Amino acid sequence: MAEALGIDIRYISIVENTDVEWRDGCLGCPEPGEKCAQVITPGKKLVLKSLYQDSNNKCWQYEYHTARLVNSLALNDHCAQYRICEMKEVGCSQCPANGDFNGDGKVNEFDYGILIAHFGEEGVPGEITGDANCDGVVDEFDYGIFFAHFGEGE
Ligand SMILES: [Ca+2]
Ligand SMILES: [Ca+2]
Repeated sequence: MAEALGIDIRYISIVENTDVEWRDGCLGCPEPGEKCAQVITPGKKLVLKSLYQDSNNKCWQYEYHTARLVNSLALNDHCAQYRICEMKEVGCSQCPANGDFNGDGKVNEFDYGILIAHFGEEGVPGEITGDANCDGVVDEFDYGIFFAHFGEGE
């Protein structure tokens, strides 16, 4: 997914990852007018959320159907192996992707203090403080994001 979207894998969290048997060769997700082979196809349903804001300041959740029991959408898993079945807009606001943890529009030492105070904490993505990339843990990646934006809005 990261390659497909041209964004950093660190901004993506897995919402759902379940083994499924699709009832047809189209992975339960036919294109309009497509004829699907009537074969049971084992695969996975992967729902991934990107809280990285795109150029329109929108964030997206994607539902992938895969044809193999793979956990990653690596570059060598070409389109025959997975389909994007649904994409819907989600709120971007849970995780401050620029490191502005207190939401005052500036990325400065106060945000650093918040990051340090919560460093190492784990929890539900979007519900913990200091988690800039929304992966459910406050760690060095979040520090890197904060550092990259330090001084903005001052
Ligand atoms: Ca701030
Ligand atoms: Ca994080």
